[in-house]
Amino acid sequence: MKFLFLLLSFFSSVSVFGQKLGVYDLRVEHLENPLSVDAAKPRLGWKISSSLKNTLQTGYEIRVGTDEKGIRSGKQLVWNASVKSDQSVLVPYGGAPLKSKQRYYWQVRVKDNHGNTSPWSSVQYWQTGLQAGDWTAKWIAVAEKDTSSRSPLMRKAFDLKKRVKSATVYVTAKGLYEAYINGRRVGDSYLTPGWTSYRNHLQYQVYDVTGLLQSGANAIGVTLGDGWYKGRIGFNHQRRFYGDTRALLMQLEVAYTDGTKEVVNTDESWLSSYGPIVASDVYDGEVYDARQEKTGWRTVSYTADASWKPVRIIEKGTEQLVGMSGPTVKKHEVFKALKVFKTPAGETVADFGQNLVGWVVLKAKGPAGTKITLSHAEVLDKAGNFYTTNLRSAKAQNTYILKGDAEQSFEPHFTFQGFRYVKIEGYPGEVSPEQLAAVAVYSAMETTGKLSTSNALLNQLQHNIQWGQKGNFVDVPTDCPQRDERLGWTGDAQAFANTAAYNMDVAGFFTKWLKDVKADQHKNGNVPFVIPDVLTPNDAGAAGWADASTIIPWSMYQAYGDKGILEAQFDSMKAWVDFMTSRSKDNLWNTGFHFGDWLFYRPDDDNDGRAAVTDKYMIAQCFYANSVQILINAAKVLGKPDIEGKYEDLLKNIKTAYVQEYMTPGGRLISSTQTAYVLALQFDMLPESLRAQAADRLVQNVRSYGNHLTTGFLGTPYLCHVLSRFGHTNVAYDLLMQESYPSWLYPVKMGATTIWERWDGIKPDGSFQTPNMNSYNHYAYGAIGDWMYRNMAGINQSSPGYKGIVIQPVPGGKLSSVSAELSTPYGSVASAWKIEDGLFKLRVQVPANTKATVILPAPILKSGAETGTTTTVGSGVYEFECRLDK
Ligand code: RAM
Repeated sequence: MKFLFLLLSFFSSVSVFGQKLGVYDLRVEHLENPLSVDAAKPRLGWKISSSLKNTLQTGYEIRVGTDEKGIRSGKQLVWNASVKSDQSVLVPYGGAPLKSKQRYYWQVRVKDNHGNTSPWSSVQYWQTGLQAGDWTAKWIAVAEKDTSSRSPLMRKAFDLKKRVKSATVYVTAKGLYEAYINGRRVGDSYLTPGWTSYRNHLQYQVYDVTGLLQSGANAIGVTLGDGWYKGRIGFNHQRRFYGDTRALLMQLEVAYTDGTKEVVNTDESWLSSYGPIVASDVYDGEVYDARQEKTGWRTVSYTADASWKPVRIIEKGTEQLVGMSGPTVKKHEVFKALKVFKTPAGETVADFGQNLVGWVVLKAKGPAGTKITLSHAEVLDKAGNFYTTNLRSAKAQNTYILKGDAEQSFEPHFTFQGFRYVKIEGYPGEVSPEQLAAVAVYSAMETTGKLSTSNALLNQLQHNIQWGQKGNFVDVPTDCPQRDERLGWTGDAQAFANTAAYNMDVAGFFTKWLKDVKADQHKNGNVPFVIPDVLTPNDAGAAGWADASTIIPWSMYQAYGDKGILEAQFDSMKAWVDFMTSRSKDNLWNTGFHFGDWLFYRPDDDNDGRAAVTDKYMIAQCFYANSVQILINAAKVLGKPDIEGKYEDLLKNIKTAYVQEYMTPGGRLISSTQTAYVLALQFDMLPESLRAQAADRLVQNVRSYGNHLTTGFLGTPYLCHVLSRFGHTNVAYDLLMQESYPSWLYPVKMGATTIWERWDGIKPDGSFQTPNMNSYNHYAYGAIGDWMYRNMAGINQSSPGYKGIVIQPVPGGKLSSVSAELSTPYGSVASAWKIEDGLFKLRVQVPANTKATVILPAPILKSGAETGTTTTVGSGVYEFECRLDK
């Protein structure tokens, strides 16, 4: 069935284009029609469709201009290029210098190796952002000292005298903002302006608001919230970390049809008041008193009453305003309540069937003053009661006070919760499931990966990995989304980055976050535990955490072929490596605090030492080597031969020091854990002659635990990769298919719908791990997803960004079929296999402008005869067979 579907979907995509050669999915800086491009030479990309096999691009033509209609006739072109090249991804703009605040339209057509020329693509665009000098708006805040927990409202009424041709608004806030023009919401992004290292970067968003404005009277209304800027952040009850004054900066630029312009700015003419949001906080939730609503305040018909006050102008801070370079946070899936029920404790609880991040939309009607409280939980306890102790001090509660009119629909504005269950208190009468809906809210990243198998538990694991990603990719990659933490933990992010790039397009998301890794890096090169950094200066420099600064740029380069990420991060990568060197003696990095192999296997009753403790400095030495290796790799890509040579020597010394300090002459490691062997092998720490033997020790270790893993955050991502690399994919499968604790499938068997922080978040007897640290939505252990795509489905790249592809599925684990698809920068790569009558049947899809090496587990059968196991193909759909018993 799946094969048929794949085939059909391929041919239907061809027939949609209805021609031999076509261009589609145009991108600028990884994004579709972005509105705030700051790059001087934005990079353009496109995908190619072809009804012929083996299609390669031989050249492209690009037209860029400021006039949408004129572009086809070559009017007002700023770039008109015709280039012989196979490059179709991240092609740098090469025309006249770009102006700020300008929309550029563009289209492309390509030539291929079969002699075809595609039609011109549809016209797409990008818009340049504001340069520092272009900001004429002023920062505004409430007149008095901003001490109220209530959300300020900011309002401006204005006239537009002529007919509006187009209008763009540039908005940001200290805190969070929600903007309306003439009663209609500006854009569909939430939790804006997003979270960055505010002292270094503050993002602004750009919206095309042409459709919201009218000739004559208009009104803007904006509400502000505390958000990460002023609200609670970090686990130490810290508030006002970035500042104590919430403020708004907004610049509305209107172009009239007669060619003249008008600008409406935040300035002294705005008025402010307070509205129904009585309190809002990321961790604690929101209190909304509908009785305090100011009906119509965001429309022209409202006349501000005497309680509205003038605003105060505040000086710009040290922040640097930057256009949004990644995706914004948006609403996605909506879940109905599966049921509303009474728990044994008598509480009214709704179950949405999925642990998700976002909020509940509640419909309610009742007497004025009725107070309804929604509390959120990820799990029910053993007795079936609502359980929130693992949220620690986060209240995660939304309260609505009714005004007594008709039914009203409520949802929070400046908070989000991680939950599957909601407890409803104070609802007037019986609450039915129809009154509730849970909306998933996360960064708007395109889904790029699909993977399914013949095993239902594995499919649920893949689902859980994807939901762990959704819930923790809310503008910043966070460890967890529910308790009083939700921080950009670097270790978690590096562990999961590869998997993340299979599941979704995270190029823009990580590009944005990496800028803050660099910005928050200490002057001496040390990298904080969390980014944006909201902890203390001492909270930095842990092995496997700080290495996010090298690992993630490299992993993004691999996934998207974007050298720009390496260029932008290179100094930061080098500074981190140099920091480790500065703390090392005789090439051994054995100082400072480290988390080690966080949350490794530790039985409660550990009489004979089954706990898998790995020496922390031994781990540090491995990550040190890995970061140096990545720096060398990056230097090669960027053409920096001096760096390459110098660090090659350093790397040799680091490995020699490792062998002397942590390995016996016979090749045994001083910690005999899975993680010790995994890291030593993954990062090539051991002399070649001793590697196979070390891999055998790893296998023995896995067997000695009855085919269970014992790894924590640092060992887990590489465990199965190392086993596969040394020819033990069968052992990797044994671990993956393991259903009892500790394993990936154990939480699945326990009903998990996301990845847990701990292997035993819920113990076999139904009791919970310590509430101090027990998140049920933590993506780190979901890092196995990378292995599943690369080995089970066999989708790999042989050159960055999948210009070169390797498809090498390895069957195992009693699976009878696996099917996966990955949308790469060149188009869709698919690999689907099934085992039938002893035959392994593989169908692959290779996108245009790439080549793939296909490697089967046994010699390929062609017309009944056996050939080699390996073949190279160009674009197209192909089928292969081999006999497995060989
Ligand atoms: C906890 C979380 C997080 C981890 C740190 C070290 O806060 O488990 O995921 O990275 O500790």
